[in-house]
Amino acid sequence: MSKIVLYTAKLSPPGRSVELAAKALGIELEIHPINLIAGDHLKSEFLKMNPQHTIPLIVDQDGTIVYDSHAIIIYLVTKYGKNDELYPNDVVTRAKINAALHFDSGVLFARLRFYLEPILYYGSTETPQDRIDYLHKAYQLLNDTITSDYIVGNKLTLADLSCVASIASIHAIFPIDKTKYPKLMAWVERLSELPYYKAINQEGAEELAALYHVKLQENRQKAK
Ligand SMILES: N[C@@H](CCC(=O)N[C@@H](CS)C(=O)NCC(=O)O)C(=O)O
Repeated sequence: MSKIVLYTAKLSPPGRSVELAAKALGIELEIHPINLIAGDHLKSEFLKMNPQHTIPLIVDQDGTIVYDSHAIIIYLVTKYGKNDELYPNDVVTRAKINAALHFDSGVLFARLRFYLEPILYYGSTETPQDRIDYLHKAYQLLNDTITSDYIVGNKLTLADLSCVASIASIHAIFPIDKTKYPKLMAWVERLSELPYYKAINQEGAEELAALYHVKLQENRQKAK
């Protein structure tokens, strides 16, 4: 049987969250790498699949296309999960997980993107302090949300696999201060123990941070 195809980039936090969820579910994906810097996502073949030109995007075996990491990971659990552990089928738990997925989308990833994109794509030479402050405020919000081992209760769920992709990327650029955000740091360390974490999430987050530093230097050189 053909595999589900995932259009993604190792650098992409939402792309990594889909890979983390697929691993947790035991689903093998066929990875189709997209180079955002080269503009692969703006080519007509990709735009036909996703007019919003974002990765990650999956093409399922029957041709179904799903984009947005949060929609994709729910789709994968619902359609292919051997059980519902990552997204338990009870309304209260799902509401809490959904809240965390929206928090990732609307706060964590949104703030990271707002900070990074001008540097990665538009030649910015600045790292505006208010955008850095908003990233630290996001650390605080998640730190205060974590009251047990995982974001929702004491079990790993999609909430963790989504948020940790963004958090690890922010952490690779602005290391989490353990004394200010102890619960957040303990949660990151707990997730780092997943056997597939390093290869999928940590390396990608570090590569993103390295690219950020290179681009910032390049932009500053060009502006001189
Ligand atoms: N909410 C979306 C965000 C996806 C997103 O913005 N991905 C970035 C890469 S990390 C992207 O594709 N950027 C290219 C663009 O927006 O044109 C998700 O969770 O999948």
